[in-house]
Amino acid sequence: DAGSKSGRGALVVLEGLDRSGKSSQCARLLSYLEGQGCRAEGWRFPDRGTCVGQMISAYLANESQLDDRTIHLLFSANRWEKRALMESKLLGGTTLIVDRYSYSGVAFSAAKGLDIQWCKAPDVGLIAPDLVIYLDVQPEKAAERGGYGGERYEKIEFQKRVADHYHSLRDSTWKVVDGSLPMETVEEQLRELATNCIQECQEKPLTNLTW
Ligand code: Z5A
Ligand code: MG
Repeated sequence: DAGSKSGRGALVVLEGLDRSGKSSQCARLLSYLEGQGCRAEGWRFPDRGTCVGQMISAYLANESQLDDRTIHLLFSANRWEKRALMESKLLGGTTLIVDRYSYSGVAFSAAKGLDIQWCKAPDVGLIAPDLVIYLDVQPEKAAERGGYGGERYEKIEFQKRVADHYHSLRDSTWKVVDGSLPMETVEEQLRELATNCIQECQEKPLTNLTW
């Protein structure tokens, strides 16, 4: 009965290259948890619903041009503008399944050549995830999946650099799952990881991201 007791909710983040299956798996995990009676919400970054998010969305669709540092800071601001709500949801007992977070922020901007410490700095003080699930898929394999090629960063060489930077960000909260396995197999693994995490962090205080 994941999360049905009184503790806080868990912050579970899914990361991975484009088309690694994050959004599909977030939706599946969320409906599983809800079916288990767990209070949970699905979030995603960028959150395109805010004013900052609309600027990001236009940039990603190549409808606007922004300096690399400017867009980096907008992605970070888009997380900061959700921090207070995130904290109150978690403390109120709601688990958040989040599709991309600060790791996307750093990995994508660093892949453009920005300094990694500079990239990390604006996200210091955001809420630290309890669990980061990295869906590991080779860029070539991801590119074969539906919908690739539309937005700005969807090029194989760039995705390879992003993968290298993701690799350097791994810490003790990360679990790497083979995202090239069938959807149902991946889903099964995520259920177990998330359920354990939700149970384990109920009494743990929230912490801030320090990198
Ligand atoms: N970005 C950034 O630069 N800085 C930041 O701080 C943040 C983001 C937060 C938009 O993100 C861009 O913003 C992104 C990073 C950058 N770069 N780009 N481009 P986004 O989250 O909006 O991206 P998206 O459009 O949602 O797509 P995605 O994340 O690239 O895809 P996904 O969510 O990982 O995959 P999916 O939509 O679940 O699945 C893709 C397809 O594969 C679909 O047809 C599935 O049916 C199929 N699929 C999924 N799993 C499987 C398996 N296991 N087997 C076979 N087929 C599968
Ligand atoms: Mg997605």
